[in-house]
Amino acid sequence: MKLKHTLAAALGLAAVFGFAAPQAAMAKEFRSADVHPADYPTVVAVNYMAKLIGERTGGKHSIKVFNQSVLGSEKDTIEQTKIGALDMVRVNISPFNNIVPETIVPALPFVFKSKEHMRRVLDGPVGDDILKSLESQGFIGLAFYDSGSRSFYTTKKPIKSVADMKGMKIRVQQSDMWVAMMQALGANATPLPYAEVYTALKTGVVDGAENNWPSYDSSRHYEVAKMYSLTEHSMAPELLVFSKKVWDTLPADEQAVIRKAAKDSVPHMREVWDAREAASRKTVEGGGSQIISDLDKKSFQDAMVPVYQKFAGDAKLQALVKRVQETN
Ligand code: GTR
Repeated sequence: MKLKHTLAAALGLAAVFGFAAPQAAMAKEFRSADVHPADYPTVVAVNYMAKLIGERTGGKHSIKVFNQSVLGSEKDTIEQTKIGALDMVRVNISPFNNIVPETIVPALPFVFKSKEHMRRVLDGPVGDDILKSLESQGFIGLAFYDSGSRSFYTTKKPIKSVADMKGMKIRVQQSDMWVAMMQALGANATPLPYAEVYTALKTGVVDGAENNWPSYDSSRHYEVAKMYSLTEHSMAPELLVFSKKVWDTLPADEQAVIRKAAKDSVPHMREVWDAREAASRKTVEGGGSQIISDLDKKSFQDAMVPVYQKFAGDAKLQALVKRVQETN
């Protein structure tokens, strides 16, 4: 009782002297991380979000993006965000697969029928539920960004069929589900941080990797792995999360501004993304990459069925997959 009174008195005094909520009054430049360079659509989108936050908080808050993996791999920066050493992070959804099972679903091979289908799923209740599932592990899921379709690229021998993948060493993201995908195709998975892939391709540590057009281009992987096989096996989206630890110190109105700014950055990101996808394809084709488009996609799809059983086999994830498939 006594403590309560003392506290109330202190709060009263604080209100009178205007230091009731020091955190609310503190301007902050939120620190975010990205593995990509400044002109990449994900970085452009978070900078756009920063601009919106600045405008909507009267210049109080903003965001600084530490790009090109300067703060570490996606796995590292996720950990930093969890403990609040970083305020937010933009990563692919795949390095979250081992942390939050629901994030496996949008990374599953061939789970989306098209870019439009993917956007409808992630913009709707399924997307919202996946974002919410992050909270139990210490993350506030703010938004999904596009990441196009991922396809394989190799250094020595082109992939034209599943059989060609036998024994190949393929770099994957740091996710057990991705390791299983390669196993299902007969390849050997080498999980590596993004920043290490160029050297791994160049020195022959791996025979290939897989990614979308803009990453294949901006990472210059196309200079060392010149055969790009259009398998389009996954549309694993990008993810923007905030540290729950930091989030809980922010007043509700500021949380709302951040949430809304993140959502409002999505249409802008998609515009930039669509243009970049086309431009990157041109760049790599101009740079001498050989595009293998004449392949039997269905055989890749069939080979990866066991991955669904192993990684989306429990009732909860099966139901989520079903909701994705039933989204028109
Ligand atoms: C890119 C994605 C990055 C990272 C990278 C990778 O497409 O934007 O966040 O996941 O792929 O393969 O590591």
